[in-house]
Amino acid sequence: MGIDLPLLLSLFEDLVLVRECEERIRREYASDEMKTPVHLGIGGEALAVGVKHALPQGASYFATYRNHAIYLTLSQDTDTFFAEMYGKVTGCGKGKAGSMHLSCPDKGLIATSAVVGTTIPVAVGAAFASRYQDSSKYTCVFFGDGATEEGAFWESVNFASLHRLPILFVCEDNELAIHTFRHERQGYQSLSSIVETFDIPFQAAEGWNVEEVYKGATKVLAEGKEKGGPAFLHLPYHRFLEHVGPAEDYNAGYRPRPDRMETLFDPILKAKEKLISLGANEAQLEAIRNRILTKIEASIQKAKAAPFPQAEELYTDVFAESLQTLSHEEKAALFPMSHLATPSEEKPYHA
Ligand SMILES: Cc1ncc(C[n+]2csc(CCOP(=O)(O)OP(=O)(O)O)c2C)c(N)n1
Ligand SMILES: [Mg+2]
Repeated sequence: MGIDLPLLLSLFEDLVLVRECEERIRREYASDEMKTPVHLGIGGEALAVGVKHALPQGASYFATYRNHAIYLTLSQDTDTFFAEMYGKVTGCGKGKAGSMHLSCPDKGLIATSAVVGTTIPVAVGAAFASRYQDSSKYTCVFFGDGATEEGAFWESVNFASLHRLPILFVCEDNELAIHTFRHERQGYQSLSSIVETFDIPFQAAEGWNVEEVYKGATKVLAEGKEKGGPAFLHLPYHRFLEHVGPAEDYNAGYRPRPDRMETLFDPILKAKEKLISLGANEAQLEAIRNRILTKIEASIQKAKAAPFPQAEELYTDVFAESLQTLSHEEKAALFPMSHLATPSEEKPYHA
């Protein structure tokens, strides 16, 4: 099963969009105007890009704090992306979400979270709703290899398997949970043997090769569909930068810089080589990159000029808003185990 030039060009365009947005964050970050922590996915762009292009239109997505690639691939919206990085009202979370909680429900990205593993059961709930409502809506959830050590992961896989839910589990495997390698964290032999025990089709693909990711996702989706249940995609990749922040960290002492790192693990270089072999030329690829750089520059300028949210908006669009509307007695009934401040003890918030 090959992949043709027009499809690979559109995959390449998304890879470059994600890479250049993150490279721009790296350059801007030192000015300390972006107050949000950033978990950059350089080296892992092909995961979201390849999977998104393989999934049916209209699918719902859930992901982690390392979510820039899926947000940008789905929304194509650099204005709302950079505005959120700068904490501005024009951001996708009105300046209150930050990098770790990007979403664009209208384009399919329902939720992302800083708390490891949390979106997995929520995604399974969305897939259960599809099954329950006889809808054809498909769900996809991205999570790191570290999340597979959590109970929520096992319960989710079990429930999805038992109820034959229409969901694709995608493990973004950089072998690391912050600085700790898999062999120091996991007692089981392999993810594939475990997932297959649940009778879920399993496919691994090289995460640095967008073509392989696309083909792996397409294949395992078809197998899941044939079985009438979930599917699982395992995507190893190399994280080029530190866990959080804009820099490389090969001098930190916990991992060496791989020899020929870019040649082996850079998804953009790989896609470029393949495109040239299919007949694309350098100038054409450079024109794609230049178009994206122009779009990013305009978004950065707009984001910097936009206002911050007002202090009065602190409790709007957040869970705390609904609590605000409750009386003290209603709150106490909701949280019977906690000591809640009485109104006279409550301290007003001053921005
Ligand atoms: C429930 C929970 N436990 C611990 C943390 C602290 N923490 C933040 S990132 C991280 C590592 C997660 O690794 P992985 O799931 O592989 O994702 P990666 O950062 O490699 O993409 C941990 C333990 C957290 N955010 N949430
Ligand atoms: Mg990891």
